[in-house]
Amino acid sequence: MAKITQVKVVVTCPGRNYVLVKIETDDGLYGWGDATLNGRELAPATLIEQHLAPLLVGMDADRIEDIHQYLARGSYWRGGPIQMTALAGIDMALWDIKGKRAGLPLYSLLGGKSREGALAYSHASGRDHKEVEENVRRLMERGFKVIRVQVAFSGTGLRGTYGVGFSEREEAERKGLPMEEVWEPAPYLRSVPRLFEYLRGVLPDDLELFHDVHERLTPIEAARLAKELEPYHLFFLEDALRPEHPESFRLIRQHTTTPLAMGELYFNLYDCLPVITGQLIDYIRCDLGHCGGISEARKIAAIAEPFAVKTAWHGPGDIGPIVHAANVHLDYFVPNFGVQEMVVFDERVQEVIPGGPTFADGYLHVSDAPGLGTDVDEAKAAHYPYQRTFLPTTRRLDGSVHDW
Ligand code: EZ4
Ligand code: CO
Repeated sequence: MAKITQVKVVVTCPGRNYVLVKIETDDGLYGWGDATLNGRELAPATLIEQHLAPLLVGMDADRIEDIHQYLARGSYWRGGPIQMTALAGIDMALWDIKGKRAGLPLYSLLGGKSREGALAYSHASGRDHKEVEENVRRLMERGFKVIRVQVAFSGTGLRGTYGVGFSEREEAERKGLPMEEVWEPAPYLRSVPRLFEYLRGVLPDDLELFHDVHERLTPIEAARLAKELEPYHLFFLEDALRPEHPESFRLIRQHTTTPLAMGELYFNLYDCLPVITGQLIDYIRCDLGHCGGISEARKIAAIAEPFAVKTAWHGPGDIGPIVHAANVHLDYFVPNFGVQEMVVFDERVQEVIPGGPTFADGYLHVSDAPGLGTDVDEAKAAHYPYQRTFLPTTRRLDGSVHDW
Protein backbone atom coordinates (compact mmCIF):
# COMPACT_ATOMS: atom_id res chain seq x y z
CA MET A 1 0.00 0.00 0.00
CA ALA A 2 1.30 3.42 -1.00
CA LYS A 3 -1.30 6.05 -0.28
CA ILE A 4 -1.57 8.96 -2.71
CA THR A 5 -0.99 12.16 -0.73
CA GLN A 6 -0.92 14.80 -3.46
CA VAL A 7 -1.72 15.27 -7.15
CA LYS A 8 -0.25 18.37 -8.71
CA VAL A 9 -0.43 19.77 -12.25
CA VAL A 10 2.39 21.86 -13.73
CA VAL A 11 1.71 23.70 -17.00
CA THR A 12 4.89 24.96 -18.63
CA CYS A 13 5.96 26.34 -22.01
CA PRO A 14 9.67 25.68 -22.70
CA GLY A 15 9.08 26.43 -26.41
CA ARG A 16 5.65 24.77 -26.46
CA ASN A 17 3.10 23.95 -23.81
CA TYR A 18 3.27 20.80 -21.70
CA VAL A 19 0.89 19.68 -18.95
CA LEU A 20 2.78 17.62 -16.37
CA VAL A 21 1.18 15.60 -13.58
CA LYS A 22 2.98 14.82 -10.33
CA ILE A 23 1.61 12.19 -7.96
CA GLU A 24 3.16 11.79 -4.51
CA THR A 25 2.74 8.90 -2.06
CA ASP A 26 3.06 8.52 1.71
CA ASP A 27 6.19 6.37 1.34
CA GLY A 28 8.04 9.44 0.06
CA LEU A 29 7.96 8.56 -3.66
CA TYR A 30 6.64 10.55 -6.58
CA GLY A 31 5.91 9.89 -10.23
CA TRP A 32 5.45 12.18 -13.26
CA GLY A 33 3.03 11.81 -16.15
CA ASP A 34 2.19 13.98 -19.17
CA ALA A 35 -1.38 15.14 -19.90
CA THR A 36 -0.67 17.55 -22.77
CA LEU A 37 -3.41 18.10 -25.36
CA ASN A 38 -2.06 20.40 -28.06
CA GLY A 39 -4.05 23.64 -28.35
CA ARG A 40 -6.44 22.63 -25.54
CA GLU A 41 -3.90 22.27 -22.71
CA LEU A 42 -5.93 23.83 -19.91
CA ALA A 43 -8.85 21.41 -20.38
CA PRO A 44 -7.12 18.23 -19.11
CA ALA A 45 -5.14 20.36 -16.60
CA THR A 46 -8.41 21.68 -15.09
CA LEU A 47 -10.07 18.25 -15.22
CA ILE A 48 -7.22 16.78 -13.16
CA GLU A 49 -6.94 19.65 -10.70
CA GLN A 50 -10.63 20.23 -10.12
CA HIS A 51 -12.25 16.83 -10.56
CA LEU A 52 -9.75 13.95 -10.47
CA ALA A 53 -7.16 14.96 -7.87
CA PRO A 54 -9.72 14.99 -5.02
CA LEU A 55 -10.73 11.43 -5.95
CA LEU A 56 -7.15 10.18 -6.08
CA VAL A 57 -5.89 11.45 -2.73
CA GLY A 58 -6.06 8.55 -0.28
CA MET A 59 -6.15 5.84 -2.97
CA ASP A 60 -3.52 3.09 -3.19
CA ALA A 61 -1.02 4.11 -5.92
CA ASP A 62 -0.14 0.45 -6.44
CA ARG A 63 -3.64 -0.36 -7.80
CA ILE A 64 -3.14 1.22 -11.22
CA GLU A 65 -5.70 -0.87 -13.09
CA ASP A 66 -8.38 -0.27 -10.49
CA ILE A 67 -7.74 3.49 -10.57
CA HIS A 68 -7.79 3.37 -14.38
CA GLN A 69 -11.16 1.58 -14.43
CA TYR A 70 -12.52 3.90 -11.76
CA LEU A 71 -11.64 7.03 -13.72
CA ALA A 72 -12.46 5.64 -17.19
CA ARG A 73 -15.73 3.82 -16.42
CA GLY A 74 -16.72 4.80 -12.91
CA SER A 75 -17.31 8.43 -13.84
CA TYR A 76 -20.14 7.64 -16.32
CA TRP A 77 -18.76 10.24 -18.81
CA ARG A 78 -16.28 8.19 -20.75
CA GLY A 79 -13.69 8.48 -23.49
CA GLY A 80 -12.76 11.42 -25.70
CA PRO A 81 -9.47 13.29 -25.98
CA ILE A 82 -9.76 15.47 -22.87
CA GLN A 83 -10.64 12.74 -20.39
CA MET A 84 -8.32 10.13 -21.88
CA THR A 85 -5.43 12.63 -21.92
CA ALA A 86 -6.02 13.46 -18.26
CA LEU A 87 -6.21 9.75 -17.46
CA ALA A 88 -3.01 9.09 -19.44
CA GLY A 89 -1.13 11.66 -17.35
CA ILE A 90 -2.29 10.02 -14.13
CA ASP A 91 -1.63 6.50 -15.44
CA MET A 92 1.96 7.31 -16.43
CA ALA A 93 2.69 8.90 -13.07
CA LEU A 94 1.37 5.78 -11.30
CA TRP A 95 3.52 3.44 -13.44
CA ASP A 96 6.51 5.70 -12.69
CA ILE A 97 5.84 5.27 -8.97
CA LYS A 98 5.36 1.50 -9.30
CA GLY A 99 8.73 1.24 -11.06
CA LYS A 100 10.42 3.28 -8.37
CA ARG A 101 8.89 1.13 -5.62
CA ALA A 102 10.08 -2.03 -7.37
CA GLY A 103 13.45 -0.54 -8.35
CA LEU A 104 12.77 -1.63 -11.96
CA PRO A 105 12.42 0.16 -15.29
CA LEU A 106 8.90 0.14 -16.76
CA TYR A 107 9.82 -2.26 -19.59
CA SER A 108 10.85 -4.82 -16.98
CA LEU A 109 7.51 -4.52 -15.15
CA LEU A 110 5.70 -5.05 -18.46
CA GLY A 111 7.47 -8.36 -19.11
CA GLY A 112 11.02 -7.44 -20.03
CA LYS A 113 12.88 -6.58 -23.23
CA SER A 114 11.90 -8.26 -26.49
CA ARG A 115 14.50 -6.25 -28.43
CA GLU A 116 17.62 -4.14 -27.92
CA GLY A 117 16.23 -0.87 -29.29
CA ALA A 118 13.15 0.67 -30.91
CA LEU A 119 13.39 1.31 -34.68
CA ALA A 120 12.62 5.03 -34.99
CA TYR A 121 11.48 7.43 -37.69
CA SER A 122 11.61 11.16 -38.16
CA HIS A 123 10.04 13.60 -40.64
CA ALA A 124 11.39 15.23 -43.79
CA SER A 125 9.40 17.86 -45.63
CA GLY A 126 9.98 20.57 -48.21
CA ARG A 127 8.51 23.05 -50.66
CA ASP A 128 9.55 20.88 -53.61
CA HIS A 129 11.01 17.44 -54.37
CA LYS A 130 14.61 18.60 -54.13
CA GLU A 131 14.12 20.16 -50.71
CA VAL A 132 12.44 17.00 -49.39
CA GLU A 133 15.34 14.93 -50.78
CA GLU A 134 17.91 17.16 -49.06
CA ASN A 135 16.09 16.84 -45.76
CA VAL A 136 15.82 13.05 -46.17
CA ARG A 137 19.57 12.86 -46.80
CA ARG A 138 20.23 14.89 -43.63
CA LEU A 139 18.22 12.36 -41.62
CA MET A 140 19.99 9.42 -43.33
CA GLU A 141 23.33 10.92 -42.26
CA ARG A 142 22.05 10.91 -38.67
CA GLY A 143 21.27 7.18 -38.97
CA PHE A 144 17.53 7.10 -39.74
CA LYS A 145 16.37 3.99 -41.63
CA VAL A 146 12.69 4.99 -41.81
CA ILE A 147 11.59 8.50 -42.82
CA ARG A 148 8.17 10.18 -43.25
CA VAL A 149 7.97 12.56 -46.20
CA GLN A 150 5.57 15.48 -46.85
CA VAL A 151 5.68 18.03 -49.66
CA ALA A 152 3.96 21.37 -50.34
CA PHE A 153 2.05 21.72 -53.61
CA SER A 154 4.39 24.20 -55.20
CA GLY A 155 2.95 26.32 -57.97
CA THR A 156 -0.72 25.76 -57.11
CA GLY A 157 -1.11 28.94 -55.06
CA LEU A 158 -2.53 26.87 -52.17
CA ARG A 159 -1.21 27.82 -48.76
CA GLY A 160 0.35 25.28 -46.41
CA THR A 161 -0.32 21.59 -46.09
CA TYR A 162 0.02 19.24 -43.17
CA GLY A 163 3.65 18.65 -42.19
CA VAL A 164 5.11 21.56 -44.18
CA GLY A 165 5.58 24.75 -42.18
CA PHE A 166 4.18 28.19 -42.89
CA SER A 167 6.38 31.15 -43.81
CA GLU A 168 7.38 33.62 -41.09
CA ARG A 169 5.27 36.29 -42.80
CA GLU A 170 2.19 34.06 -42.71
CA GLU A 171 2.82 33.21 -39.05
CA ALA A 172 3.21 36.88 -38.13
CA GLU A 173 -0.10 37.69 -39.87
CA ARG A 174 -1.96 35.17 -37.73
CA LYS A 175 -0.21 35.84 -34.42
CA GLY A 176 -2.28 34.42 -31.60
CA LEU A 177 -4.86 32.73 -33.86
CA PRO A 178 -4.81 29.39 -35.65
CA MET A 179 -2.84 29.33 -38.92
CA GLU A 180 -5.17 28.55 -41.82
CA GLU A 181 -4.19 26.22 -44.62
CA VAL A 182 -5.98 26.23 -47.96
CA TRP A 183 -6.15 22.67 -49.20
CA GLU A 184 -7.71 20.82 -52.11
CA PRO A 185 -7.81 17.07 -52.70
CA ALA A 186 -7.05 17.12 -56.43
CA PRO A 187 -3.58 18.74 -56.34
CA TYR A 188 -2.80 16.79 -53.16
CA LEU A 189 -3.64 13.47 -54.81
CA ARG A 190 -1.44 14.35 -57.79
CA SER A 191 1.48 15.57 -55.67
CA VAL A 192 2.08 12.59 -53.37
CA PRO A 193 2.71 9.86 -56.02
CA ARG A 194 4.97 12.32 -57.89
CA LEU A 195 7.00 12.89 -54.73
CA PHE A 196 7.51 9.15 -54.23
CA GLU A 197 8.35 8.60 -57.90
CA TYR A 198 11.06 11.25 -57.58
CA LEU A 199 12.43 10.03 -54.23
CA ARG A 200 12.50 6.37 -55.28
CA GLY A 201 14.59 7.40 -58.29
CA VAL A 202 17.31 9.10 -56.24
CA LEU A 203 17.38 7.36 -52.84
CA PRO A 204 18.71 3.91 -51.86
CA ASP A 205 16.24 1.00 -52.06
CA ASP A 206 16.74 -0.08 -48.45
CA LEU A 207 15.63 3.29 -47.06
CA GLU A 208 12.03 2.98 -45.81
CA LEU A 209 9.76 5.90 -46.74
CA PHE A 210 6.15 6.73 -45.99
CA HIS A 211 3.58 9.53 -45.85
CA ASP A 212 0.99 10.96 -43.41
CA VAL A 213 -2.40 11.85 -44.99
CA HIS A 214 -3.59 13.29 -41.65
CA GLU A 215 -7.18 12.03 -42.03
CA ARG A 216 -8.00 14.32 -44.97
CA LEU A 217 -9.29 12.00 -47.67
CA THR A 218 -12.62 10.38 -48.46
CA PRO A 219 -12.57 6.56 -48.64
CA ILE A 220 -12.43 6.44 -52.44
CA GLU A 221 -9.74 9.14 -52.61
CA ALA A 222 -7.70 7.23 -50.04
CA ALA A 223 -8.08 4.01 -52.05
CA ARG A 224 -6.85 5.80 -55.17
CA LEU A 225 -3.84 7.26 -53.38
CA ALA A 226 -2.87 3.97 -51.70
CA LYS A 227 -3.21 2.16 -55.05
CA GLU A 228 -1.10 4.70 -56.93
CA LEU A 229 1.57 4.55 -54.22
CA GLU A 230 1.76 0.75 -54.35
CA PRO A 231 4.78 0.60 -56.74
CA TYR A 232 6.85 2.68 -54.26
CA HIS A 233 6.47 0.16 -51.41
CA LEU A 234 5.69 2.54 -48.56
CA PHE A 235 6.49 1.39 -45.03
CA PHE A 236 2.88 2.43 -44.44
CA LEU A 237 0.33 5.08 -45.39
CA GLU A 238 -0.53 6.97 -42.20
CA ASP A 239 -4.03 8.04 -41.11
CA ALA A 240 -5.67 8.01 -44.55
CA LEU A 241 -9.24 8.39 -43.20
CA ARG A 242 -11.07 10.25 -40.52
CA PRO A 243 -11.48 8.27 -37.27
CA GLU A 244 -15.25 8.20 -37.84
CA HIS A 245 -14.74 5.85 -40.81
CA PRO A 246 -13.21 2.62 -39.47
CA GLU A 247 -15.17 0.36 -41.84
CA SER A 248 -14.01 2.34 -44.87
CA PHE A 249 -10.48 0.98 -44.50
CA ARG A 250 -11.96 -2.13 -46.09
CA LEU A 251 -12.42 -0.19 -49.33
CA ILE A 252 -8.73 0.78 -49.38
CA ARG A 253 -7.73 -2.81 -48.61
CA GLN A 254 -9.80 -4.14 -51.53
CA HIS A 255 -7.71 -2.07 -53.94
CA THR A 256 -4.14 -2.22 -52.72
CA THR A 257 -1.38 -3.94 -50.75
CA THR A 258 0.01 -0.61 -49.47
CA PRO A 259 0.30 -1.16 -45.69
CA LEU A 260 -2.01 1.04 -43.63
CA ALA A 261 -1.51 2.74 -40.26
CA MET A 262 -4.12 4.53 -38.16
CA GLY A 263 -4.73 5.68 -34.65
CA GLU A 264 -3.59 9.07 -33.33
CA LEU A 265 -7.27 10.13 -33.11
CA TYR A 266 -8.39 6.95 -31.32
CA PHE A 267 -8.81 7.56 -27.63
CA ASN A 268 -9.26 4.11 -26.14
CA LEU A 269 -9.22 0.39 -26.79
CA TYR A 270 -12.78 0.37 -28.13
CA ASP A 271 -11.98 2.99 -30.80
CA CYS A 272 -9.23 0.65 -32.08
CA LEU A 273 -11.21 -2.59 -32.12
CA PRO A 274 -12.91 -2.53 -35.57
CA VAL A 275 -9.72 -1.82 -37.54
CA ILE A 276 -7.71 -4.37 -35.54
CA THR A 277 -10.13 -7.28 -35.42
CA GLY A 278 -11.13 -6.71 -39.06
CA GLN A 279 -7.42 -6.73 -40.05
CA LEU A 280 -8.15 -3.46 -41.84
CA ILE A 281 -4.82 -1.90 -40.89
CA ASP A 282 -1.21 -3.08 -40.39
CA TYR A 283 -0.03 -0.63 -37.72
CA ILE A 284 -1.97 0.77 -34.78
CA ARG A 285 -0.57 4.14 -33.84
CA CYS A 286 -2.44 5.47 -30.81
CA ASP A 287 -0.99 8.26 -28.75
CA LEU A 288 -0.07 6.96 -25.28
CA GLY A 289 -0.63 10.47 -23.97
CA HIS A 290 -4.17 10.64 -25.36
CA CYS A 291 -5.52 7.10 -25.12
CA GLY A 292 -5.43 6.60 -21.37
CA GLY A 293 -1.73 5.84 -21.03
CA ILE A 294 0.35 2.72 -20.56
CA SER A 295 -2.48 0.61 -19.10
CA GLU A 296 -4.73 1.13 -22.13
CA ALA A 297 -1.91 0.93 -24.70
CA ARG A 298 -0.56 -2.41 -23.46
CA LYS A 299 -4.05 -3.90 -23.91
CA ILE A 300 -4.31 -2.40 -27.40
CA ALA A 301 -0.96 -3.96 -28.28
CA ALA A 302 -1.98 -7.34 -26.85
CA ILE A 303 -5.25 -7.37 -28.81
CA ALA A 304 -3.41 -6.35 -31.99
CA GLU A 305 -0.86 -9.16 -31.71
CA PRO A 306 -2.97 -12.14 -32.87
CA PHE A 307 -4.46 -10.03 -35.70
CA ALA A 308 -0.96 -9.36 -37.12
CA VAL A 309 -1.23 -5.65 -36.42
CA LYS A 310 1.99 -4.00 -35.18
CA THR A 311 2.40 -0.93 -32.98
CA ALA A 312 3.64 2.47 -34.15
CA TRP A 313 2.82 4.77 -31.21
CA HIS A 314 2.37 8.43 -32.04
CA GLY A 315 5.47 10.46 -31.10
CA PRO A 316 5.21 14.14 -32.14
CA GLY A 317 6.74 17.16 -30.36
CA ASP A 318 3.47 18.24 -28.83
CA ILE A 319 3.64 15.42 -26.28
CA GLY A 320 6.66 15.65 -24.03
CA PRO A 321 9.62 13.40 -23.20
CA ILE A 322 7.61 11.52 -20.55
CA VAL A 323 5.21 10.11 -23.18
CA HIS A 324 8.15 9.42 -25.50
CA ALA A 325 9.83 7.46 -22.70
CA ALA A 326 6.62 5.49 -22.07
CA ASN A 327 6.49 4.76 -25.83
CA VAL A 328 9.97 3.29 -25.86
CA HIS A 329 9.43 1.21 -22.69
CA LEU A 330 6.43 -0.38 -24.40
CA ASP A 331 8.38 -0.72 -27.66
CA TYR A 332 11.11 -2.67 -25.81
CA PHE A 333 8.52 -5.12 -24.49
CA VAL A 334 5.73 -5.41 -27.09
CA PRO A 335 6.35 -8.52 -29.25
CA ASN A 336 4.37 -7.00 -32.15
CA PHE A 337 6.25 -3.68 -32.14
CA GLY A 338 6.58 -2.05 -35.57
CA VAL A 339 8.22 1.37 -35.47
CA GLN A 340 8.42 4.45 -33.24
CA GLU A 341 7.86 8.08 -34.29
CA MET A 342 10.31 10.49 -32.62
CA VAL A 343 11.41 14.11 -32.43
CA VAL A 344 14.52 15.78 -31.05
CA PHE A 345 13.36 18.07 -28.25
CA ASP A 346 14.46 21.65 -27.83
CA GLU A 347 17.22 22.03 -25.22
CA ARG A 348 14.83 23.93 -22.95
CA VAL A 349 12.41 20.98 -23.00
CA GLN A 350 15.24 18.59 -22.15
CA GLU A 351 16.25 20.79 -19.21
CA VAL A 352 12.71 21.02 -17.82
CA ILE A 353 11.91 17.32 -18.48
CA PRO A 354 15.18 15.36 -18.35
CA GLY A 355 15.63 11.62 -18.88
CA GLY A 356 13.76 11.11 -22.18
CA PRO A 357 14.77 8.48 -24.75
CA THR A 358 18.09 8.73 -26.59
CA PHE A 359 18.64 8.07 -30.30
CA ALA A 360 21.59 6.23 -31.85
CA ASP A 361 22.02 4.72 -35.33
CA GLY A 362 18.33 4.47 -36.17
CA TYR A 363 17.10 3.20 -32.80
CA LEU A 364 15.68 4.72 -29.62
CA HIS A 365 16.71 3.69 -26.14
CA VAL A 366 15.57 4.25 -22.56
CA SER A 367 17.74 3.88 -19.48
CA ASP A 368 17.45 1.20 -16.79
CA ALA A 369 16.45 3.81 -14.20
CA PRO A 370 13.42 2.74 -12.14
CA GLY A 371 10.02 3.74 -13.53
CA LEU A 372 9.96 5.78 -16.74
CA GLY A 373 13.41 7.29 -16.13
CA THR A 374 12.10 10.82 -16.69
CA ASP A 375 11.82 13.68 -14.21
CA VAL A 376 10.69 17.31 -14.06
CA ASP A 377 12.70 20.28 -12.82
CA GLU A 378 9.89 22.28 -11.25
CA ALA A 379 12.00 25.41 -10.71
CA LYS A 380 12.98 25.48 -14.38
CA ALA A 381 9.39 24.72 -15.46
CA ALA A 382 8.28 27.82 -13.54
CA HIS A 383 10.50 29.99 -15.78
CA TYR A 384 8.31 29.17 -18.77
CA PRO A 385 4.67 30.15 -18.12
CA TYR A 386 1.81 28.83 -20.27
CA GLN A 387 1.19 30.63 -23.56
CA ARG A 388 -2.08 30.12 -25.40
CA THR A 389 -1.52 28.60 -28.85
CA PHE A 390 -3.71 26.77 -31.35
CA LEU A 391 -3.26 24.00 -33.87
CA PRO A 392 -3.55 25.13 -37.50
CA THR A 393 -6.84 24.64 -39.28
CA THR A 394 -7.85 24.00 -42.91
CA ARG A 395 -10.34 25.41 -45.40
CA ARG A 396 -11.09 24.51 -49.02
CA LEU A 397 -10.73 27.06 -51.83
CA ASP A 398 -14.44 27.88 -51.54
CA GLY A 399 -13.94 28.81 -47.89
CA SER A 400 -15.56 25.73 -46.34
CA VAL A 401 -13.99 23.94 -43.38
CA HIS A 402 -11.96 20.79 -44.03
CA ASP A 403 -10.34 18.34 -41.58
CA TRP A 404 -6.90 19.51 -40.48
O1 EZ4 B 1 -0.71 16.59 -36.11
O2 EZ4 B 1 0.32 15.72 -32.82
O3 EZ4 B 1 1.98 12.02 -36.93
N1 EZ4 B 1 1.92 13.04 -36.34
C1 EZ4 B 1 0.93 13.94 -36.42
C2 EZ4 B 1 1.03 15.08 -35.44
C3 EZ4 B 1 -0.30 15.73 -35.09
C4 EZ4 B 1 -0.15 16.55 -33.83
C5 EZ4 B 1 -1.46 17.20 -33.39
O4 EZ4 B 1 -1.29 17.83 -32.16
O5 EZ4 B 1 0.02 13.78 -37.21
O6 EZ4 B 1 1.94 16.04 -35.92
CO1 CO C 1 0.06 11.77 -38.05
